Amino acid sequence: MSLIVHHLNNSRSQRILWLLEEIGAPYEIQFYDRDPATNLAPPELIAVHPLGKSPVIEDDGRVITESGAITEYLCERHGGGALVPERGSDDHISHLEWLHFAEGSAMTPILLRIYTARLGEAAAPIEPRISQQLDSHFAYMESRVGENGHFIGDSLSAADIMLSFPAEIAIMQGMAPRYPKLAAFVNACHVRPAWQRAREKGGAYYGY
Ligand SMILES: N[C@@H](CCC(=O)N[C@@H](CS)C(=O)NCC(=O)O)C(=O)O
Repeated sequence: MSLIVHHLNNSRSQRILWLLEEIGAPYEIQFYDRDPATNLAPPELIAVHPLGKSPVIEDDGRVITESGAITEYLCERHGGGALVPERGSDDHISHLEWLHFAEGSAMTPILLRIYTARLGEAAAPIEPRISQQLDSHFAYMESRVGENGHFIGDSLSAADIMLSFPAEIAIMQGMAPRYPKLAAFVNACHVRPAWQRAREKGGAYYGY
């Protein structure tokens, strides 16, 4: 099999497994476990790519990193037109925006919160700004979940899959009461048979 996903437990690469299950592309998984003390990826992943982060895929020997790039690549090369609005349409532009919002915008305040939480009181001067940014990003997402529970159009898109990760973090941080549409979005992702197959194959994924 030529398509390999280098998969770290409890990580963003779970959504790449989900994407592959949705488009029905055959793949194999190479598993990596986080260090129990540091929570970092093991050094074996650095042998695959210098950043040592997951997801990384290999397709016919070509190594590809970055969830957004991997998602676009897989949809184009293996998706047969599924999960992406028609190129040239307004929805396609929205799709690009949301697909890249997930890593390019939403993850910034999330990661700042995770890292500064380790600083205790020393983080107090920047905490209000981080909270404000978390709120504005999650509120923006909440306001754009459509009537059918998707970010673009009436059906699941690759952008929904990308956005599932920051949305899951919002819910894990106890924000479901504040963002009920995001909570419903996450639940709807998790009941999909493809999500469940990916969860089974990928192993532990936070509390989900
Ligand atoms: N923007 C990158 C982020 C990759 C990333 O930070 N992955 C995390 C997993 S969620 C990781 O590998 N962490 C382990 C480490 O940094 O050692 C992407 O979306 O692919």
